[in-house]
Amino acid sequence: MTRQALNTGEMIELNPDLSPGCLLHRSDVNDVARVEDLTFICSGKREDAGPTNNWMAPSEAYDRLGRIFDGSMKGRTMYVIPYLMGPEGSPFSRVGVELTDSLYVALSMRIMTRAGRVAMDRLAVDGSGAPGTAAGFVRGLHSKADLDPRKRFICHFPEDQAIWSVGSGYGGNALLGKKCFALRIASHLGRLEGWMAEHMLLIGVEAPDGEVTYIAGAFPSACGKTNLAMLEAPLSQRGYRVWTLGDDIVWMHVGEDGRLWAINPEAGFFGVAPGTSYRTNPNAMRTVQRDTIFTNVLEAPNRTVWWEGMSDPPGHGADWRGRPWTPGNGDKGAHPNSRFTVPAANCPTLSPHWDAPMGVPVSAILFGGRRAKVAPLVYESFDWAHGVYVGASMASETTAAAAGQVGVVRRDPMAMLPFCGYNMGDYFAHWLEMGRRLTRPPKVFHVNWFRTDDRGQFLWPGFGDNLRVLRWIVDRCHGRAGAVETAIGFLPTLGDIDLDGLDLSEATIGELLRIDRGAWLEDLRDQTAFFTRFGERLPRAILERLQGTVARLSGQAYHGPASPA
Ligand code: OXD
Ligand code: MN
Repeated sequence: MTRQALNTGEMIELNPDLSPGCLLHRSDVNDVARVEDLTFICSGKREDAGPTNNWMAPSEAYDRLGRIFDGSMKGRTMYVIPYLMGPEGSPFSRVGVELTDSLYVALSMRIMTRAGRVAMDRLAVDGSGAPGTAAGFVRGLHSKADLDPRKRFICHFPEDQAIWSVGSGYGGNALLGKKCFALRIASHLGRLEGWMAEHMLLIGVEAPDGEVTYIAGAFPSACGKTNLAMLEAPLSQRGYRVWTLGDDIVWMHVGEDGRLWAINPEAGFFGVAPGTSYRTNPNAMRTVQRDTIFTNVLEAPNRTVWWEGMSDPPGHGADWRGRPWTPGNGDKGAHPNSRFTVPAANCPTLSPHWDAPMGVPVSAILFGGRRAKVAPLVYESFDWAHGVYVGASMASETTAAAAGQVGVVRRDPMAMLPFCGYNMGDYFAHWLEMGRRLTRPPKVFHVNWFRTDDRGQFLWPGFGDNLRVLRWIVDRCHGRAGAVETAIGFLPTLGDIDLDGLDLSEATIGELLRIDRGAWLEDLRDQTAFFTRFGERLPRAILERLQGTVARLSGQAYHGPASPA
């Protein structure tokens, strides 16, 4: 298949000595990101898709897309890809089958999922494989068709366990195991069956004495999940290390011990290339040295790849569109949403438990986004229900991972706004319900690495130094670290986080941990407007937690649900 892709020009072989097994793919210039405007949840009832999803009636979607699919693969090879999401032998893993006319998709699915025999064997064991049963499989139909953005649709039929995607070859639109199945369809299944599919990274933080604490973290697209998932401890944090289990999606179940257990359903990483370097993410750089498909990056003269932020630029090259490029010619060498697709097995920090059938027990859940202002570096929620409110009220500045304006703040609950396959009001209720079933729920935190000063400079060094914040989080989980109670949650005080050796003034640290009352109250008004959209479907607990925050911040007594220390 690789040879065929090279013959057709769909892939370019990179230097076999410098980048063994690596390929370069250039997409159509109109097909470089997820298209949220063209993504639909096709549930029988519009209310079940909710106010944050585009909805199309199933009959209309099958009809409209059917007409585009009709004849669209003529003269092309159709690939049939059975694949397993989740570890082999795991009771939580699920099978999908994708039909596609894209060789790029077929080669990428081989990396991102456990494709082939393991999935067939699983279907044989599970029985009929009829859709709608736990033993069924998710049916995915994909065609590039003619890549015409006017005939591009990504449609999900949660009640049929089916996905139809047409007119795009971009990963998030076309690798149907990822966003379409593992998040949109799986979130719907999780609600029905009592588990969770989340847009989260998964790591284990190892302390010098060998104790490993597992943390799952939800951050919107292109907000540093891959960097955090592969974090390398700086010299100042000797003895600590971060184990990688996943960088984008987790499926979580309530264990017999009352804890939340997580698996990574994927088998590879589909990471954003620009900004990735030996300084920001050395483990990602080590991971992509071989067997990697690069999409829309710059081709450097010796048939290696380069992107903005990797290193000093080469003297010249071919840009992501294949046009001659020199540094400073005014164009980006790599597209801002250019990507690497690489097997998880390449990652030097991959946890020995990353494919454990039952997964790992999660002690902490992080929520975070890009917030230049408002959110402090870190805070902890009062309890699970308050944590659900913290996740539901998340917001972040938009990035290049989806088509549309970059840098505008939008509310993005649990980083699931584009990925929740049903009404988000019901989704919040499901989170609350999961908490009732967990006797030992994870603690919930909010982090923000992206706070800036008045000149727009980041206040926190980020990257490896984020481990300092993770250590406070781990210590909170084990009841070892201090905090102060504030109106929004528990914050560390100056002495609670190890800041040794960091070149940060006291003023900067103060700013990082400051709650800007005015800005926060303004954000609460925006939250209120957002939550109002869910009407009756919004759980009362969310509203009560919001009102509690308003009352505490405005210094009024609030006699709502307890928020114990
Ligand atoms: C991704 C995304 O590709 O979130 O992971 O867009
Ligand atoms: Mn993602």
